[in-house]
Amino acid sequence: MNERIEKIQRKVKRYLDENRYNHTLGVMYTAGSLAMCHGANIEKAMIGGLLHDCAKCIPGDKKIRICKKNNIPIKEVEMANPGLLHAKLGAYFAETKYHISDTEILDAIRSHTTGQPDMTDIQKIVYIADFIEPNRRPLPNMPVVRKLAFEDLDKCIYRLLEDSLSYLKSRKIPIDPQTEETYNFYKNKMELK
Ligand code: DGI
Ligand code: FE
Ligand code: FE
Repeated sequence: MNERIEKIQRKVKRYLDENRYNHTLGVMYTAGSLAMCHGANIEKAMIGGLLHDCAKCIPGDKKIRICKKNNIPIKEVEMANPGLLHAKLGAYFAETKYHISDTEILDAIRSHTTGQPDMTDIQKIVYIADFIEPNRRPLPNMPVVRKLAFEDLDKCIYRLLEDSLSYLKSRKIPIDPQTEETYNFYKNKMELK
């Protein structure tokens, strides 16, 4: 296997619990497969998948402390739901602890929870792989979403965001404005297609 990936894999394993590590490997291979299918860079997709949740297993108060210490801005919704911070903290760790300098990989990690309007293919692939990897507990519409992932990245993103927003709303979980911005962007894009 690719030596660079193997090295990152050994390191990230130390910071994740067993379930999160299994999920991480699922996302890495799924992202690699999506990159093959859509003609994107396979190594970038795999590294994005491998590191996307590298900051997940840190307690919420510690996430906030690390952000403050390193001048990483915290939004109101993130202060109330520190779990959201694992995406931007993950990008920060990828750069500073795993020596990733590629902006496409860093952006993919940073946007993997909320998405972002007008994403690159690597961002879309990591976002989608996070939801559809084989270990993920079944979501509603999983078979449709998995098929769409290998047919049309934008349609798949739109469908995933629609389902995520209705899930968050039904459970009265505060929505990150960026999740809604992403949804509106892809809704518009679908209507123009
Ligand atoms: O880290 P994972 O569990 O693999 O997946 P993820 O990074 O997509 O995070 C999922 C969690 O993020 C889930 O508990 C729902 C939450 N989430 C996603 N979008 C939003 C959100 N939480 C809030 N408060 N607002 C959002 O817009
Ligand atoms: Fe995540
Ligand atoms: Fe994840």
